[in-house]
Amino acid sequence: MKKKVDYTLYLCTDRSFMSTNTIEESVELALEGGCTVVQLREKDCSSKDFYDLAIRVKTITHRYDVPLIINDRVDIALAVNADGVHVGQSDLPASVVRKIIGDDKIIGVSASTKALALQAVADGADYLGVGAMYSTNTKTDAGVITIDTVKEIRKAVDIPMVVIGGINKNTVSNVKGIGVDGICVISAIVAQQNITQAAKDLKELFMKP
Ligand code: TZP
Ligand code: MG
Repeated sequence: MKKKVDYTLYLCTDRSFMSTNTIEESVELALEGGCTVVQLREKDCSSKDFYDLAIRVKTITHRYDVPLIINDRVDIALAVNADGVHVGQSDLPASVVRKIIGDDKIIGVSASTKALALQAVADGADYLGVGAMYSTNTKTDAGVITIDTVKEIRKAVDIPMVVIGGINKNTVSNVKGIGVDGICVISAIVAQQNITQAAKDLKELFMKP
């Protein structure tokens, strides 16, 4: 059975932007600040290193009872018994991922249009990552979408959705009140000197009425 997930503050890792020496440290500090989901996102990592890291990170997320999602790599997710997988539009289709990982795991899909969002739902996605909301140094090739597109997607689908891309203390207020379930953040958490405080502040800013 899939547990209900709290998507409020969804942390994505990126080793090239973090202020700590290790991803484990970043993740633990962010969890201490109230992150509710962790996605391990490794772009240049051997399978062995990704696997070993995922095992170590899972022991941390498990302690906080927070789901661990693996970016792209269905094999790694299965190997470490992670809670789910996040796929983009150039990765395996969610329908295929579902066949591989079964019904009990979470599948997240990146969707930047209503059509892609509807396709993701049809393919069995559990949640959507919608963006990029703002241009960001973390992913320079990410196309920026508008708040109206987010609202359009919100109207079209009823699965949880998080917004991603350039979400920080200054932009978070723009994505409130538009029906999104949470914010997905990399640099405004992991690149900060005080990761725990950054996570706390963002969560509070997103949640306060
Ligand atoms: N997908 C769209 S934008 C982005 C990803 C992975 C990067 C988000 O990083 P940041 O630092 O929170 O802007
Ligand atoms: Mg991907």
